[in-house]
Amino acid sequence: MLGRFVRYWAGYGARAKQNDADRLRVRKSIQQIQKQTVTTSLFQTSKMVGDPDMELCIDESLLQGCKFKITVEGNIASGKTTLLNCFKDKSYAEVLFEPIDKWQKVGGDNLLGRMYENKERWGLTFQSYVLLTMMELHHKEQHLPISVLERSAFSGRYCFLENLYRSHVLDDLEHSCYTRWFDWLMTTNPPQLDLIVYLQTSPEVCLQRLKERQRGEETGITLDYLQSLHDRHEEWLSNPDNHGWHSNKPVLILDGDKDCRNEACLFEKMCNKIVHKLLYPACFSPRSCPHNSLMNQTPPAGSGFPYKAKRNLRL
Ligand code: TTP
Repeated sequence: MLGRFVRYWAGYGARAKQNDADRLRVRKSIQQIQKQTVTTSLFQTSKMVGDPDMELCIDESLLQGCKFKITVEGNIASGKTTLLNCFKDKSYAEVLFEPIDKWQKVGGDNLLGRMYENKERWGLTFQSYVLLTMMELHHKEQHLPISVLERSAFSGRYCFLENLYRSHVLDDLEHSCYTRWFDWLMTTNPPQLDLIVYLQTSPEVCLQRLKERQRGEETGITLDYLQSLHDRHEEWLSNPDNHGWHSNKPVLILDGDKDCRNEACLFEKMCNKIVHKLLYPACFSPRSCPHNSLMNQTPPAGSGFPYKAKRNLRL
């Protein structure tokens, strides 16, 4: 009995050490699992952890139940289609490309081609038809959390129509007829938008890309024409005083001069930035996000979603 007692106390120190080591090991593995879970959730859409642009910590679950509409604007050949193609791979986004094929086939004729051949004759007809097809897209039923539209009725009006008018291709009468149509549509059937993304690309870069893609109708486009369209985009989107033209919806300006051949995941990063910009400010607007009330409350102690995403805002 005494022997057992002595042996027990003799082994006590060693057992205590062993228990401490076990506890430490268990605690470490719990911490490891917690760290992995948090990292996976925070970087769900940003696969390249370590790259500052990718570490925008978008939590896709925040998009559940949301209905956001965005448009991508920018000069001819600024890179809009490439950006939209990037969204095409996302499970949360649906993409509406500009219906150029419709403009190239109207009752068996190529209206886009005619417009470039003779802007004075076909300019107004073309812009009216663009307005119709864009309004159709604006009011298409949305099924996924984010709908990405290439251009909008606004760029037809404030960039292309305005450019034709200021370069005296269209006269006052034609301008008035179009704007009456436009204003009436914007009052009776306004597009619902949550964000305008402006791909800001210099006219020189656009001309280079335009030459590379060789779209038949566009062979006569000059640097001057691209410069004047660029000026119209700048006047509208780079000047907050003119954001009333599109009911002051937020504008995100992205650098379209960057070349995806020189920068890995360029468009993936742009997508992340867009979703981020969309999610956070828009979460405070009453219209489109069911998490509004949550985001405005004081987070309960120890809570994660959706506050954790808010903490990691880096834009
Ligand atoms: P964009 O709408 O600029 O499309 P894109 O294919 O050039 O875009 P990106 O390369 O950035 O993907 O122009 C398509 C053609 O239609 C172009 O020749 C300009 C013309 N156009 C007008 O003339 N008036 C308009 O209102 C619009 C929307 C386009």
